Amino acid sequence: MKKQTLIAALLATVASTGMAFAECEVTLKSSDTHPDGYPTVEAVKFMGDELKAGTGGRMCVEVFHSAQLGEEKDTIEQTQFGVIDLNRVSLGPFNNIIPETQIPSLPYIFRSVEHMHNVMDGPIGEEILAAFEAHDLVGLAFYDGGSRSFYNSQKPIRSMEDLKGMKFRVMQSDLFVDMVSAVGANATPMPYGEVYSSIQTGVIDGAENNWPSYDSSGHFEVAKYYTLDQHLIVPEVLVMSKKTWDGLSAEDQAAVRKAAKDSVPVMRDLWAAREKESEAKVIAAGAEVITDIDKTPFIEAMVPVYEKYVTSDKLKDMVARIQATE
Ligand code: GTR
Repeated sequence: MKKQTLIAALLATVASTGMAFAECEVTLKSSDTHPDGYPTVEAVKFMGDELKAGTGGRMCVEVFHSAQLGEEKDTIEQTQFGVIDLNRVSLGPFNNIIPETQIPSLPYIFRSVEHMHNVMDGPIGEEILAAFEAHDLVGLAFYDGGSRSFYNSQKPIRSMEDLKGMKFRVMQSDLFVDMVSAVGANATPMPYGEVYSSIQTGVIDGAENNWPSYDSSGHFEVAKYYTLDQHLIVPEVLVMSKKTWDGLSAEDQAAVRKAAKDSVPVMRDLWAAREKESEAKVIAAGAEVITDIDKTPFIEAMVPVYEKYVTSDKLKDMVARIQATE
């Protein structure tokens, strides 16, 4: 291709990809650690379409997937500063700054995904979303993150005894460090993007995550033993920078909230389908899944974790209300 033609072709590509957002008065920058096509990424894109429709085309969302804007902990800070407008993250990386987020992040707090939905869709969920405001963020909606279980490169884990002395990566949250210590293993908090190479080089033996992340991160390639102990059903959250939020009219704020809430059922459908796909894919690729595991000792081992983190009357009451929710 001649140089001029090549430049013209490149300009045309830039123009066409930039077009969808160029029409909008406001384009919100949204971050996600997951690759394009992952349920969370697609849900935020859907939220953007809803927002555009709800504001007569004035507001758009551009999703920067695949950690293009950085690892979760850093993108949370940038969202607090208003450099990033929207962020789809796990509740885990908020644990050290927002105590309320620790409660749905407690191991075995939810009896099932349905129980988690019942809690997070109700007043407790609203209280947790409201807790973000004091930290320069606006909580908009909760997304699904399935249940998280341990995987490793060394051996099939069938009991807590097997976990003794092994090294697992956790999200950057003290609560998860204590959760791993409670089952007799060692925790290394580290950003998601460093996990693959850390398992490969033997810095850690494994990590813990849900089916879609185990698949899309490629962790199953380096840690083939996946033990379904399902210690966490931790929801994910879509937050907006308070700086961005404060710059919007009340009408636009309402449109943002509505679009975020409307994306939840879409996300749940995408999630349910992706969990099955990922499970089938990693099993076909040779992952060894251990399902015959007695969770009772795992649940009992978490008592000291609850004692350490559920300290204030407010948090104790929240745990009691979650346990009383059907
Ligand atoms: C995924 C979650 C991400 C991120 C990641 C991790 O399941 O969707 O937001 O928290 O786990 O372990 O860092």
